Amino acid sequence: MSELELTRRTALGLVGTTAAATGLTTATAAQDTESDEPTDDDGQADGETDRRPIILAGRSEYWYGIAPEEIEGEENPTLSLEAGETYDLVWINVDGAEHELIVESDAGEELAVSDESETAGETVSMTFEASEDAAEYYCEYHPDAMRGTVELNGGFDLSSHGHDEHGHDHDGNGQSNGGDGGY
Ligand SMILES: [Cu+2]
Repeated sequence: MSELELTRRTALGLVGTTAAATGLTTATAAQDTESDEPTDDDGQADGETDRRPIILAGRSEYWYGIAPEEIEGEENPTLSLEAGETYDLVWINVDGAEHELIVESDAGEELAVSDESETAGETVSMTFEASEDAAEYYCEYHPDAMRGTVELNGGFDLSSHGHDEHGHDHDGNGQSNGGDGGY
Protein backbone atom coordinates (compact mmCIF):
# COMPACT_ATOMS: atom_id res chain seq x y z
CA MET A 1 0.00 0.00 0.00
CA SER A 2 1.38 3.36 -0.92
CA GLU A 3 2.13 6.04 1.59
CA LEU A 4 -0.47 8.21 -0.07
CA GLU A 5 -3.14 5.59 0.33
CA LEU A 6 -2.25 5.22 3.97
CA THR A 7 -2.68 8.93 4.45
CA ARG A 8 -5.99 8.86 2.72
CA ARG A 9 -7.28 6.00 4.82
CA THR A 10 -6.08 7.57 8.02
CA ALA A 11 -7.57 10.90 7.14
CA LEU A 12 -10.92 9.50 6.08
CA GLY A 13 -11.11 7.54 9.29
CA LEU A 14 -10.43 10.66 11.27
CA VAL A 15 -13.00 12.61 9.33
CA GLY A 16 -15.64 10.07 10.21
CA THR A 17 -14.83 10.50 13.88
CA THR A 18 -14.81 14.25 13.56
CA ALA A 19 -18.15 14.45 11.85
CA ALA A 20 -19.79 12.41 14.56
CA ALA A 21 -18.17 14.39 17.36
CA THR A 22 -18.68 17.93 16.16
CA GLY A 23 -21.81 17.81 14.07
CA LEU A 24 -20.13 18.71 10.81
CA THR A 25 -23.09 17.20 9.04
CA THR A 26 -25.08 20.40 9.07
CA ALA A 27 -27.88 18.94 6.98
CA THR A 28 -28.67 16.49 9.75
CA ALA A 29 -28.46 19.20 12.37
CA ALA A 30 -30.87 21.41 10.43
CA GLN A 31 -33.45 18.68 10.26
CA ASP A 32 -33.21 18.10 13.98
CA THR A 33 -34.41 21.63 14.62
CA GLU A 34 -37.46 21.63 12.39
CA SER A 35 -39.96 20.63 15.06
CA ASP A 36 -39.19 23.50 17.43
CA GLU A 37 -38.28 26.15 14.88
CA PRO A 38 -40.58 29.13 14.32
CA THR A 39 -42.26 29.03 10.95
CA ASP A 40 -41.73 32.62 9.91
CA ASP A 41 -38.29 32.26 8.38
CA ASP A 42 -36.21 29.80 6.46
CA GLY A 43 -34.47 28.57 9.57
CA GLN A 44 -31.04 29.85 8.62
CA ALA A 45 -29.43 31.74 11.49
CA ASP A 46 -27.31 34.78 10.78
CA GLY A 47 -23.59 34.24 10.95
CA GLU A 48 -23.81 30.58 10.17
CA THR A 49 -22.73 29.21 6.87
CA ASP A 50 -25.01 26.67 5.27
CA ARG A 51 -22.08 25.06 3.54
CA ARG A 52 -20.22 21.91 4.22
CA PRO A 53 -16.64 22.56 5.31
CA ILE A 54 -13.57 22.29 3.17
CA ILE A 55 -11.53 19.49 4.74
CA LEU A 56 -7.78 19.03 4.52
CA ALA A 57 -5.35 16.68 6.19
CA GLY A 58 -2.10 18.20 7.38
CA ARG A 59 1.20 16.39 7.22
CA SER A 60 4.65 17.86 6.98
CA GLU A 61 5.06 16.95 3.31
CA TYR A 62 1.83 18.58 2.06
CA TRP A 63 -1.77 19.47 2.74
CA TYR A 64 -3.96 16.67 1.49
CA GLY A 65 -7.45 17.25 0.11
CA ILE A 66 -10.34 15.35 1.71
CA ALA A 67 -13.45 17.33 0.74
CA PRO A 68 -15.11 18.48 -1.42
CA GLU A 69 -14.74 15.85 -4.11
CA GLU A 70 -12.89 18.24 -6.41
CA ILE A 71 -9.84 18.14 -4.14
CA GLU A 72 -10.08 14.64 -2.73
CA GLY A 73 -6.72 12.92 -2.98
CA GLU A 74 -4.82 15.99 -4.14
CA GLU A 75 -1.61 17.21 -2.56
CA ASN A 76 -1.70 20.92 -1.78
CA PRO A 77 -5.02 21.26 -3.62
CA THR A 78 -6.10 24.56 -5.10
CA LEU A 79 -8.96 25.99 -3.03
CA SER A 80 -11.67 27.38 -5.25
CA LEU A 81 -13.55 30.15 -3.44
CA GLU A 82 -15.86 33.05 -4.15
CA ALA A 83 -14.69 36.42 -2.91
CA GLY A 84 -16.74 37.78 -0.05
CA GLU A 85 -18.22 34.41 0.92
CA THR A 86 -17.61 32.83 4.30
CA TYR A 87 -16.10 29.37 4.48
CA ASP A 88 -15.62 26.74 7.11
CA LEU A 89 -12.35 24.92 6.83
CA VAL A 90 -11.38 21.91 8.91
CA TRP A 91 -7.96 20.38 8.88
CA ILE A 92 -6.78 17.22 10.56
CA ASN A 93 -3.33 16.74 12.00
CA VAL A 94 -2.24 13.44 10.49
CA ASP A 95 1.41 13.14 11.51
CA GLY A 96 1.53 14.85 14.90
CA ALA A 97 3.97 17.52 13.73
CA GLU A 98 3.20 21.13 14.52
CA HIS A 99 0.96 22.72 11.90
CA GLU A 100 -1.04 25.92 11.52
CA LEU A 101 -2.94 26.98 8.43
CA ILE A 102 -2.63 30.55 7.20
CA VAL A 103 -4.39 32.17 4.26
CA GLU A 104 -2.36 35.00 2.80
CA SER A 105 -2.73 37.71 0.20
CA ASP A 106 -0.59 38.41 -2.85
CA ALA A 107 1.33 40.86 -0.71
CA GLY A 108 2.01 38.27 1.98
CA GLU A 109 -0.53 39.67 4.43
CA GLU A 110 -2.09 37.11 6.76
CA LEU A 111 -5.83 37.10 6.05
CA ALA A 112 -6.88 34.16 8.21
CA VAL A 113 -4.99 32.03 10.72
CA SER A 114 -6.15 28.77 12.24
CA ASP A 115 -5.27 27.45 15.66
CA GLU A 116 -2.16 25.36 15.72
CA SER A 117 -1.97 21.67 16.49
CA GLU A 118 0.85 19.28 17.21
CA THR A 119 -1.26 16.26 18.11
CA ALA A 120 -1.93 13.44 15.67
CA GLY A 121 -5.64 12.99 15.11
CA GLU A 122 -6.56 16.46 16.31
CA THR A 123 -8.90 18.52 14.17
CA VAL A 124 -8.76 22.28 13.84
CA SER A 125 -11.74 24.28 12.60
CA MET A 126 -11.64 27.80 11.24
CA THR A 127 -14.15 30.11 9.61
CA PHE A 128 -12.96 32.84 7.30
CA GLU A 129 -14.20 35.19 4.65
CA ALA A 130 -12.63 34.76 1.25
CA SER A 131 -10.96 38.12 0.80
CA GLU A 132 -10.60 39.46 -2.72
CA ASP A 133 -6.84 39.41 -2.39
CA ALA A 134 -6.55 35.86 -1.03
CA ALA A 135 -3.84 34.12 -3.00
CA GLU A 136 -2.32 31.18 -1.14
CA TYR A 137 -2.55 29.09 1.97
CA TYR A 138 0.35 27.52 3.80
CA CYS A 139 1.53 26.01 7.06
CA GLU A 140 3.32 28.30 9.46
CA TYR A 141 5.84 25.55 10.25
CA HIS A 142 6.24 23.96 6.81
CA PRO A 143 5.69 26.94 4.53
CA ASP A 144 7.51 25.47 1.55
CA ALA A 145 6.11 21.95 1.50
CA MET A 146 2.63 22.71 2.78
CA ARG A 147 1.46 25.41 0.43
CA GLY A 148 -1.32 25.70 -2.09
CA THR A 149 -3.16 28.22 -4.21
CA VAL A 150 -6.43 30.02 -3.56
CA GLU A 151 -8.46 30.75 -6.68
CA LEU A 152 -11.32 33.22 -6.56
CA ASN A 153 -13.25 31.79 -9.44
CA GLY A 154 -16.74 31.19 -8.13
CA GLY A 155 -15.96 28.53 -5.61
CA PHE A 156 -16.65 24.89 -4.88
CA ASP A 157 -20.21 23.70 -4.59
CA LEU A 158 -20.41 23.19 -0.84
CA SER A 159 -24.17 23.36 -0.49
CA SER A 160 -25.27 21.37 2.51
CA HIS A 161 -28.18 19.47 1.01
CA GLY A 162 -26.24 16.87 -0.84
CA HIS A 163 -24.23 16.86 -3.98
CA ASP A 164 -26.28 14.82 -6.37
CA GLU A 165 -25.08 14.70 -9.92
CA HIS A 166 -28.49 15.75 -11.20
CA GLY A 167 -30.76 18.53 -10.11
CA HIS A 168 -33.43 17.90 -7.55
CA ASP A 169 -34.36 21.45 -6.60
CA HIS A 170 -38.02 21.14 -7.51
CA ASP A 171 -39.13 24.53 -6.26
CA GLY A 172 -36.40 26.11 -8.33
CA ASN A 173 -35.59 28.95 -5.99
CA GLY A 174 -32.09 27.67 -5.43
CA GLN A 175 -32.37 27.99 -1.68
CA SER A 176 -31.88 25.27 0.82
CA ASN A 177 -35.20 24.35 2.32
CA GLY A 178 -33.58 22.51 5.16
CA GLY A 179 -35.95 19.57 5.59
CA ASP A 180 -39.19 19.63 3.79
CA GLY A 181 -42.25 20.13 5.94
CA GLY A 182 -41.03 23.11 7.92
CA TYR A 183 -44.18 25.08 7.26
CU1 LIG B 1 2.93 22.01 8.91
